[in-house]
Amino acid sequence: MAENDGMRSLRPTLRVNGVPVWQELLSPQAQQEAVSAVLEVAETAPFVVPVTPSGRPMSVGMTSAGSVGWITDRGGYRYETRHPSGVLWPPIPEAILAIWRKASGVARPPSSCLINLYREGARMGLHQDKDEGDLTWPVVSVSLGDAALFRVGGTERKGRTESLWLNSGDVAVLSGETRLAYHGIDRIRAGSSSLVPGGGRINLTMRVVAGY
Ligand code: MD3
Ligand code: FE
Repeated sequence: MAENDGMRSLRPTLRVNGVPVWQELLSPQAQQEAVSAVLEVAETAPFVVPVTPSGRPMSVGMTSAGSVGWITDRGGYRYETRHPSGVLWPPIPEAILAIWRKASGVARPPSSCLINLYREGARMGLHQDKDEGDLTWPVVSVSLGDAALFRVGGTERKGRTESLWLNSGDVAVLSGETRLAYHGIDRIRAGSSSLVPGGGRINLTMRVVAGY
């Protein structure tokens, strides 16, 4: 096959409010490799518990790889070229870039891979991803470890939402209409997977950020 058509030739196993999900797209071995790659990133750029602009700690641990990483603190939500410690974000590991190529079909690499760590009880409230400057590129999301109850609405906060349990190895692609959908994680099914050392769930979100 000369061209990468992403997964346009592979049907999503389901859609949740229009968001296509390829369930268990990653083999158990590919999942292991992705987790190992994340743990290497975290040696250089450790997970931090960010605070919202209002000063409230999030329940999710975060780090990033790539040219830029998404952060939040008292100064607001934004992309930065360095971890809060001052070190540059590590490059996105090849095993993770391979998932981007397969899922997005986009030739250029992502600017950023946000890595979210959900231990028991962690959640993420309903929000839009809109700090990227250019919203025409797809976003690729990869679930690893414990199952998570994912909620997706429309482009207005008040819209009707649909929920789906995301399992380890599931991949979702957000593009077009769904790129600005409200979404969040209501809860984690702790202990449902033994993939993540210490337990829990890791989510990778790869994005193109304007200028990077
Ligand atoms: C729908 N992460 O990091 S991934 C995030 O599981 C984030 O950690 C969640 O929301 C998580 O911003 C959900 C699925 C996802 C990711 C990005 C999206 C859904 C999206 C962007 C637009 C619409
Ligand atoms: Fe998001």
